[in-house]
Parts: sequence; C-alpha cells; structure tokens
Amino acid sequence: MTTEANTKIKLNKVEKVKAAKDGLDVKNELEYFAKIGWEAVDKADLETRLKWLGIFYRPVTPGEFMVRMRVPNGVITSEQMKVLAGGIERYGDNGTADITTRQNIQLRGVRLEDIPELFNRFKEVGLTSIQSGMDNVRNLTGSPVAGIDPDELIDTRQMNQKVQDMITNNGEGNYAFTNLPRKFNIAIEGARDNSIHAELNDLAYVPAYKDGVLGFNVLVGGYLSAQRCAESIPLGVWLPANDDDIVEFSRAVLTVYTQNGAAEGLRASRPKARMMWLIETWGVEKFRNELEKEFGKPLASAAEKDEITQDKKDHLGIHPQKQEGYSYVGLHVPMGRLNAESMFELARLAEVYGNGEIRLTVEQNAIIPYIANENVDTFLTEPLLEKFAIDPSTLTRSVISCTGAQYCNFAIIETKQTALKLAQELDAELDIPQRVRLHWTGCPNSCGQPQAGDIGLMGTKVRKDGKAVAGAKIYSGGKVGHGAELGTAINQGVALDDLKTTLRSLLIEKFNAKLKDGVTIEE
Ligand code: SRM
Ligand code: SF4
Repeated sequence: MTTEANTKIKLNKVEKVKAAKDGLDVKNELEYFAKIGWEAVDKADLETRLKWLGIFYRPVTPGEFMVRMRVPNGVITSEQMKVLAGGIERYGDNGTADITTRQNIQLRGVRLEDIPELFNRFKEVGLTSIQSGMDNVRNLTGSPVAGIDPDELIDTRQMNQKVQDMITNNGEGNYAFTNLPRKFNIAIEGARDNSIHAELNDLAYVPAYKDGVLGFNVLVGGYLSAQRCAESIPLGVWLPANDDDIVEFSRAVLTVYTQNGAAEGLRASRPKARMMWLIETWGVEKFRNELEKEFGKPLASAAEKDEITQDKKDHLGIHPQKQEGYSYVGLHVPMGRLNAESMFELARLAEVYGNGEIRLTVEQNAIIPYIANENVDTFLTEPLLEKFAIDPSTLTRSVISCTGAQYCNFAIIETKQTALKLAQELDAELDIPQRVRLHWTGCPNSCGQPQAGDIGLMGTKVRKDGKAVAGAKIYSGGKVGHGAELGTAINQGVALDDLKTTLRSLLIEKFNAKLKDGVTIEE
C-alpha cells in the first residue's frame, strides 16, 4: 500500500479526502449509513468515499443513488440481470438502469437503506460494484462477442475477469489499488475490430503476432477529459496471450502509476494526474524500464504490426457464431436505457433462446448469444424486439450518449432524449447511405466520447437572441476500429433549437445524405 499521501508533497482536494480516510474504509460503515439515513452521513463519505463501493450520491436526485456495477468484458448472466432488475423494480418509474459506454450497467433510484441487502444479493450471483468510481480502475472492456466471434483471435473473457479479481481482491476490495492518482481505464481486445476503443484507454492490449505466436501489443496513456484528450501511444512491449502475464503486467502498471504519483506531481493537480502525465514526465523509455523492474522479467519488444484490421462493428442484427448452428442477435437499446421490465425480459429471452448469457456493448446495446439457428425466426417475434429493434434506421442505430442533465450534475444539457429525438427526426427526413456514429456528451468530461464519433456533440452554452441557451459544440472526424483517431471540434456551439438544421447540412455535405422523396425543408 502506498504511504505517499502522508508525505509532505502538495495534495489536491481529493487527495486530502483520501489521506484522511481511504475510500474503501466506508465498506465497514455501510450498514451504519443505511441505518442513519443519507442526510446524516458525513459529506465526504456521502459525496466522495461511497463511490469506492460504486455508490454515487446524485445531487440532481438527492436520496436516490446511482450504483455502478462491474461487468468485465460486458458478459452478464440472466441470473445476474434478474438481480439487477429486482434491485430497481421497487422504485417504480424512478428505478431505471443504463448500459454505459464501458459496456457496464448503472442502476438508478436506489435508496441507501436498501443497499446492504442489495449487495448481499450481488454477492450470491457473483456481481460486484466495488472500486467502480473515483480513483479506481473502471470496468474492464473486451470484445462483446468474445468466445463466439468467427473472426476472433483471443478470447479475453477469463483474462478480464482475472484482472478484475486482482484489482478488487475478488470483489472484496483491494487497498493496493484504491488510491490511484486518478481514474484508470483498461481494455483487452481479442477481436480484429478494436471494439474497445484502445486509443481511449490508459492501458490497452491489442492482438499481435510475434514470431508466429499470438499475443498483445501494449498501448498506454489514452484518455479524454475536459482539459485534454490524448490518444494512447505504443509502449513498445509485446506480451504472450496468457492470463498470468496479463494479470501481472496490469498489476505492474497500476503499481508504478500509484507509487510514483506523488513524487511526480500527479497528486497535486487533478487535471494533470492521468497516467499519460507520468509517461510524459519520464519519457516512454524510463516508464518502460520501471515497468520491467516491477514486472520482474524482461519485456519483449512490440510486434511490428497489430491485428486490428477491421472497421468497428456495431453487432446489431443476426450473426453466425463460430459454434456451428448458433447465432448471436444484437438488440438496439435506445440510449442504453433499461427498466426493470425490459431487464427481466432480456434475462428471459437469454434463458429461453440462448445459453442464459447477455453481452453488453460500448455502443450501449445488448446481445443475446447462442440462439439455435432454427429458433431465430421465433425469437424475432418476441414483443421486446419491438422496443429493442435489430435493424433500426441509420442515425438511430448509431447514436450513443452519456447520462446528461437528467441525473448528472456536471451536465450542461439534457442528452439522451435530445439525442434520440434528433436522430429519429433526421432519419425520417434523410436517406443516408453510410453508417454515421453520433456521440453525445453533456459536458467537456467526454463520457460519451464525442471525439470518437463520426459526428460528436458536446453540451455547451451559446448565446442566442442575447440570451445564454443550451447548445452543442460539434466534433467531426473521429475514426474507430482500424486506424482509429480522435476527431476535432468544427463548430464551437450551436443552439439546440438550431442543431437539426446544422446537422442536416453536415450530413448532406459530408456524409452523402439526400432528402427523402417528398420531403421539403422550410428554411
Ligand atoms: Fe465518465 C465522471 C458517467 C464513461 C470521462 N462520468 C463521470 C461521473 C461519475 C461524474 C459524476 O459524478 O456525476 C458521471 C456519472 C453520471 C451518472 O449519473 O451516470 C460519469 N462516464 C459516465 C458514464 C455512465 C457515461 C454513460 O452514460 O455511459 C460512463 C460510465 C463508464 C463505466 O461503466 O464506468 C462514463 N467517462 C466515461 C468515459 C468513456 C470511456 O471510458 O471510454 C470517459 C472518457 C475516457 C476517459 O476516462 O479517459 C469518461 N467521466 C469522465 C471524466 C473526465 C476524466 C478526467 O480525467 O478528467 C469525469 C470527471 C472526473 O473523473 O473528474 C467523469
Ligand atoms: Fe455527466 Fe459530463 Fe460525463 Fe455526461 S460527460 S455523464 S454530463 S460528467
């Protein structure tokens, strides 16, 4: 465990909160908090430390908490889904859930007094929400079709689970990694389509052959934030595709980042605390050397090229699996928003038609795998598919969004409903011959990754008729999959009221969209 917080080095506000008491310590106080009620809980415990347990106080809905799970590799069982659905069912319309941009689930409307019992149920089915917020490692991402994708190179499910188990001490909480200088994102890709946005992660493993052996090239330092967005860079390391090496190397990276944070100034300034800042302070060579020492054995140099050769898939619709006779079906979950009823239904469909498994995607959608080919037609007649279509129209299909003002106090605009409505309206007006990924985010923190979208929209305020009104800054040029790169801002702000006109023009000029027959636009 690091003792850095006790040194004389300048600490930012959050570091002081952590130095006074580790976030994970509230684990032992949860029962007590539930008994005394949220209003009586110490402010730093309520607003900051509870996030170490995945419990987020929401100033927008005081008393109704968000619980952020961990769903490594996006794989969740029907049994687990039912526990999550049961966890929010009692709150009526206030009990909802979201699939996140890290193929994870967040529950909403949860009362603090119910959480100890909810956590017991999580444990019974192997779920945990531990260390999912603040200065911890976020959900570990992997291809949502790991183990079933005919083009797959490496099945990453077990690796991601083992790395999570190492980081969280099998879900019990691990003080070795609860005091990182900042949040940390890890992704392990085993497919060819970079389904996990390797370029956006602090640590990403991408498949690569070295001397004919399949393993991973390592990328480091990617992140998005309000102050700076950095694409990950090659570390110059290749690792074989075995669980032990990936677990140990991930441990080494987290240890070096955690234990050198204070000495290198990472604990002084929050905006300069992500791992890229350490890499830049030291230079890649020193960073790599320090990792090698911590890893305890020589690191092989990177393979010349990686195996990310495809465009990023969205996994919607019916697809043959590598297991003969089976298909997976990707369902479009508009804006990732679920309620208890739809979660129970997803679980039921997975049990009746599949192998009891559901996969989540970073596009905030769900996949039901292992549907016997002869049952696919019947599956398609299920009522849930009217709500969660397999082939929605072009923009609606590819629009994702962060939480926005409905629940997030950082938000400058409402996102999910605005994004969906606009996509549907533009779909009704335009024939768009190509996929256009729309990424919405409510503020510059960039949880909805606008820099990764073909078009990105970021909440902002703009002046219109002398008044400050809700608007969006527009990004363009984001590329994902093979040759991924970040897009840049092309417009500093358009009022939401005027956005449809602006986007329509952009779609016509840059994405070959045409007005549908019979549609005329009044300017
Ligand atoms: Fe995020 C903070 C939601 C993915 C960058 N993010 C927040 C908070 C926790 C702020 C808060 O306390 O209210 C948001 C919670 C709102 C809520 O009620 O849901 C929040 N982030 C989300 C989610 C739910 C967006 C979504 O609707 O899908 C995503 C949860 C992922 C998960 O399952 O863990 C989410 N956030 C991201 C991503 C995307 C990614 O990982 O690919 C990013 C950019 C990538 C990155 O982190 O480098 C992202 N979130 C941030 C940042 C900026 C980080 C920074 O270094 O400055 C913040 C603010 C912060 O950490 O201080 C933030
Ligand atoms: Fe909240 Fe901003 Fe993240 Fe959206 S981008 S969830 S508004 S912090």
